Amino acid sequence: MIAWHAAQRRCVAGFLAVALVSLLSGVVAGPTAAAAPAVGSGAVPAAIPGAAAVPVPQWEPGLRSYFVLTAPGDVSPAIGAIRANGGSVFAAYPAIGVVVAHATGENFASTVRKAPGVQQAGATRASDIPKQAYEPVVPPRPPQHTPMGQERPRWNLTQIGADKSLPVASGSRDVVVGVLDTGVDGEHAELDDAFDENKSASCAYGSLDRRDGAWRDTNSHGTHVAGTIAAAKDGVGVLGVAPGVTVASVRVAEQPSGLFFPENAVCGFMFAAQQGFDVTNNSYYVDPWQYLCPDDPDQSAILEAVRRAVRHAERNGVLHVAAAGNSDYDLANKTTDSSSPNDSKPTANRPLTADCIDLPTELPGVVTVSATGMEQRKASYSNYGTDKIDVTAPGGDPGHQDEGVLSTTPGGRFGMKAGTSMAAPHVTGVAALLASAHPEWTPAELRQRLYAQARDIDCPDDDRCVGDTARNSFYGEGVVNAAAAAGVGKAR
Ligand SMILES: [Ca+2]
Ligand SMILES: [Ca+2]
Ligand SMILES: [Ca+2]
Repeated sequence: MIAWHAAQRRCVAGFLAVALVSLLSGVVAGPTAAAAPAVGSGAVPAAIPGAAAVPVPQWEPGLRSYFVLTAPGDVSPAIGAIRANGGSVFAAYPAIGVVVAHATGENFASTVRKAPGVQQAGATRASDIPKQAYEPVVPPRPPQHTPMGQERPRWNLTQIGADKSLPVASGSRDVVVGVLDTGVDGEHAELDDAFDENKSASCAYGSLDRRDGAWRDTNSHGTHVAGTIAAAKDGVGVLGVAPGVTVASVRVAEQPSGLFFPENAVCGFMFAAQQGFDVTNNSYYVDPWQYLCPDDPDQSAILEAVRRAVRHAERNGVLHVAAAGNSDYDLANKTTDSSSPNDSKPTANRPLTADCIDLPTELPGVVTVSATGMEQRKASYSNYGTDKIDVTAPGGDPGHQDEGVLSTTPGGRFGMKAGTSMAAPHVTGVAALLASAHPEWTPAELRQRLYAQARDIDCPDDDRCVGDTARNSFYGEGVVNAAAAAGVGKAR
């Protein structure tokens, strides 16, 4: 039985009938589990004079989260300023000069911002830190059902030429794809072989949690994304674009909000760098601001922290692929935003300039993916924009039984979803095929080849589509090409 699943993030909401969301009821961690410093930060607390006297931070009502930025390499000015103003250090990334602080009080950011050696400080959220941040729950293991049904390349795989690549190329287990998302059900029979729990973690609440199962799916979104990348070529169920690669789950969405907060994303990108991932898939935008404007000091600190983490990962060999978003919006001509901040009361008609960007999809080097439907036209919901969209891929049209993207959902199940969330993992899969065939290529080389091999699509009869056949505002360089990535058919 195939059901349309309740969607969030960069799936299209509002058309789906059946929900199979895993509700959390798992194990409660020890109180200090989340207070441990995040990846790359092991030496930080000991390096601070008097650190031994600092008590283990405790959750309290009204606690807020902040980024405090310094020059990369030495975060001690930030840590000193945080503690001098009654805050605690929740995570620290000396390599990029980013510290995550928790504090109460109205004036924390404005005071810390003035401290010597502090470049920027800003609230990462417009809501309090949930108590779960200090007592993180490991999502439960879903009971597993045995996949059934004849496996065949569906329309989405055919559109990218994966019907031609799959018989000859599945990708290499040496290539690791990080799914930064709601978590992944790595025990799903379609994902079991590809999934590497030793490279998986949770970054919920902005702190690295490597406990067994912390990476499990808290929704169904991340498992669906993972299946599009690497569902097994085993004769049953569905097929991924690159079933032979390795998949790791980095859970960036936290509970109970389901949101992908900035400190969670920074943790995820730093983990991707540390673990040596080859590609990350990012089918989300960084909450709570749909677009971040640099003239606001809070949003500016978020912009810079996430920018540094993304760049750090790319410098460590990680290519990032991201969904363009589902608002049928022209990213090259932004006007207003009425959806942010989405963790409290959104501001109506907040004016936007061209400098206000969507994270991570609009950051330099990130492969930005729009969505097509079955007829290979821009899906109704897909964002677009001149010099914003890099490539396109199938995201599906909502509401019609056969026109979504069919993939895995937790517990050995399958479901249809539609959205740029579903388009991005097709691109990630093709990039993973390229990385499998050319392990020496840098992210820039992978991008260049991904774009050169893309199959051009003409603008439809729609004056919002600007550009020519080779590159335009709806499809970027064209639809990604798994056959070319696998060396099948026309070489470019
Ligand atoms: Ca299969
Ligand atoms: Ca881009
Ligand atoms: Ca092109």
